[in-house]
Amino acid sequence: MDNENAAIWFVDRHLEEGRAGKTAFREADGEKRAITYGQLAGETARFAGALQRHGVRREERVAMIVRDQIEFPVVFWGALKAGAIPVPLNTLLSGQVYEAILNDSRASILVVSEQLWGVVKPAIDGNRFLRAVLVIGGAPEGTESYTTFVKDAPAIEAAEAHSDELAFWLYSSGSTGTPKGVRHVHGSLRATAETFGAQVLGVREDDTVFSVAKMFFAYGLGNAMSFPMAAGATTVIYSGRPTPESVFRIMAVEKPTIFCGVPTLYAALVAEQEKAGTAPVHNIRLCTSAGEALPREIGERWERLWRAEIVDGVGSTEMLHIFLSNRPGDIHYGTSGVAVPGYEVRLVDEHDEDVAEGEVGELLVRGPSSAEGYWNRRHKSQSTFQGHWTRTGDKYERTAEGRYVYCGRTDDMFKVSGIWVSPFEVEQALVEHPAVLEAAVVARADEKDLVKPAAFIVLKDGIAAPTPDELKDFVKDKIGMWKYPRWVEVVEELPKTATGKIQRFKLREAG
Ligand code: 3SK
Repeated sequence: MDNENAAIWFVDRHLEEGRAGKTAFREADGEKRAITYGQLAGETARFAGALQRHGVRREERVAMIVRDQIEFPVVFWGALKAGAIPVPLNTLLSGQVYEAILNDSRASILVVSEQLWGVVKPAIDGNRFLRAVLVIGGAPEGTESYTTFVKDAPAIEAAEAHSDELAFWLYSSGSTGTPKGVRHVHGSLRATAETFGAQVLGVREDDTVFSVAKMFFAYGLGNAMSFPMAAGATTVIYSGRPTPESVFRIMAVEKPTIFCGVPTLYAALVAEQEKAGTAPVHNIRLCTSAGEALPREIGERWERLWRAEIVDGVGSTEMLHIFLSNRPGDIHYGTSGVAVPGYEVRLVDEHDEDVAEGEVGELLVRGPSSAEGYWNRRHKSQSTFQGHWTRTGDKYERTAEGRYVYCGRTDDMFKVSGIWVSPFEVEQALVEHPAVLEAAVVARADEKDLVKPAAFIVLKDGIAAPTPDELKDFVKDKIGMWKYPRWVEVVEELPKTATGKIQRFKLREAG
């Protein structure tokens, strides 16, 4: 059997194809370090050797609380080469959640960026499974320096692996709940790179990719790591918080050709650029958006200013990346487009019967990158992964042209006077108002206990605030009498997950 360990195709293949000297990753901040494909092959082989020397066996978990920095791909692919299971974790979690995840995964090695040590330290105090804690950039008491751990380690060949064999886990909390370990196989990385990465985005060797979604998030893992590496391209990595200021700077200085963002950030970038009244400085040929549906208005305003399309799509941690998407040259803002080549989707009602065109149903997907299941969540695995089909928990409608229009999460949809209301439709109408930067809509019961939409909005700086009545009329005119928000509350910011999803359940609780 050929060795199907994904690290061979993503990392070592580039040596045979003459890219040893090509930059694979370069940092846009800090020391601005870079690593070539040749160095990456060597360093991943040495990290794998260091794990083996330490006695780490196949399938043991290597937890990563690592910022977007050069060591991220080294540890991820190095662990894969060792036959171990890298488990990249969200770098913005609390100590309590880290404690729970480290115990749940029973990781035996933890790699941490020095800057995150303060939060992580209390989380490992009583841990019974960790045999080594490696800190990148330092060695606080009770830990080992990552550099010392790797020093003089033998470079080893990638462990033999089947493409169907478990490769890595990602922890997903969705928009609510405690994080679940989603287990992915070696073959899924290549499947997403060859479908969405190559056939939809068309990532090329001469591209430079910049993703504001961090690599611990499935969307960022593909954008910033597996897709550019599949093509032999270069990724610009940034460990800081993406703000309009940092993103504009990186676009001007690093000149990425592909930009991967999320709707909140696109909205903020458009508002800043419109305020400046100048043309943006950039080299971008293509953009992507996911994490939440992109409001039509934001996509259109972005394209007018940047003259580059945003390819909006929907994916999930369970499917590893995007499976429903617009296509470059065929963008319909306000829709999630059509199934990505290699994937099939269905919309079903509560009896699992296909719904008709124009009706709302739950989105199911099947394709080559679905996860093996959740770790230690048998019941949830059985209800999510049903044979070849994976339930997404998203409600969609299919238009006459066969495009899919997002309506909301299954839990977020509600009926007003017996008619379904999609919070996303009301939110899209609200952000078309020139003073509204962002909006979130939830159901709330009125004094007669009848359910009606309630809106939370973030206003743009420097524009006169509209009255609630003005906004209600604005929505009535756009989408219909019964859908307008009966309550409008102005807030400083909307509650979101680290990956940019609005946590509507928090707004419901606040109401
Ligand atoms: O939220 C999404 O749309 C998404 C896209 C790609 C990978 C993962 C996720 C959750």
